[in-house]
Amino acid sequence: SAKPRILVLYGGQSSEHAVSCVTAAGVLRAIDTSRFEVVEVGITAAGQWTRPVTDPRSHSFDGAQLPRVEPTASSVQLHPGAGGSAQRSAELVEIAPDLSVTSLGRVDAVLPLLHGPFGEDGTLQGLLELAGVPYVGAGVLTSAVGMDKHFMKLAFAAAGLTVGPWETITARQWAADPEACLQRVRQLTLPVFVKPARAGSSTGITRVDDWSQLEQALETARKFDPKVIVEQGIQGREIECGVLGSAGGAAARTSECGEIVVHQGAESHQFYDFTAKYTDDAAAELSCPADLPAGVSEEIRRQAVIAFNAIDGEGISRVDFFYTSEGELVINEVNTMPGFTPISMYPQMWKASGLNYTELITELIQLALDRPVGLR
Ligand code: G1L
Repeated sequence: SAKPRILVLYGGQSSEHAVSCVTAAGVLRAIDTSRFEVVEVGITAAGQWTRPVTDPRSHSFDGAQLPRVEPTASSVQLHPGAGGSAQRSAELVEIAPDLSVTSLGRVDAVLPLLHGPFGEDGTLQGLLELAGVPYVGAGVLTSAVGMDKHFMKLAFAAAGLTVGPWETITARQWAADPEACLQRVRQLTLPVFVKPARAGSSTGITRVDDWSQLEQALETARKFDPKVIVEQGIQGREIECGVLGSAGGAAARTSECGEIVVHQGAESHQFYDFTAKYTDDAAAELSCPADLPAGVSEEIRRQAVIAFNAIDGEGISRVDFFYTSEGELVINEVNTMPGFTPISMYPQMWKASGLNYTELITELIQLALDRPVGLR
């Protein structure tokens, strides 16, 4: 029978457009073409869906020449198939400048390699639900909660996990009484980390070591999101665990735990930032399996599944913890769209657990193909 046609969507309107293109390059090189037929669509920085002009496989990430998707005269759209959302596939069409329409054929599942607003915040997932096509990864609610650090913490706490002390400042609270907001935040213990509540990357984050820096830090975060969270710094090792959803109600699977080891002399990176994540002079590296006392990895893997279920996870999540010197586990966050180049943490943790990059991509697509569209 015909191979499932998989739409790989990348680029997008986020500040991590270039990261998405590099990720697409890795995925397109590794995807098993004996099982799947691949259709590529790039989204420009302005939001236009296009057929690729350049081959993303030739993209590199060397700062000087950031890969991006070029605007084109014709646009691409995804339409519900003739059967509407009752049908498990959508129709990809190309719209020419004179508005004539050409079919680019059916799509059986979408692999959305997109970050941030209009990518992993649930909006794209909503579009795909309406189009009636299965997609890899988290659904609408999970994507939205996974993007919102405030609601994510509420969900974890409600599931009985330990979250660190934090305060949220909404736009409304700040407008009504800024002094009360500052008072609330000053109850925390320094250092604190001031973050946009819903930015999918490290942008807009400031470490505050002295309360005199607080207002400037809040202003910086608010440039990216009117809602800001302030987290008390947690002293501890950074341990992560990969979760891979299972079909048919079976329990989600977990990878070996990985640890982010920050090199000595890496003071220039205040925390594991964008540069450290995506460039070769990385100040941090992954150690997997992490060297942990007896029973601790098992406990982390157990809690990772609780966290995944707490936000109704589907398909994929990377769950990040702090492991304190007192032996306590504090959940930091769940990333429903973790870094996904061949050298990123999530694929590396699965590789160390016996699932290589190509096999991981196959598993994720298969989970999407086996999954119902609509309520599940
Ligand atoms: F589709 C998956 F598998 F759910 C998926 C989608 C997106 C996994 C990982 C990602 N990650 C990214 O797209 C990115 C954070 C690298 C893009 Cl900027």
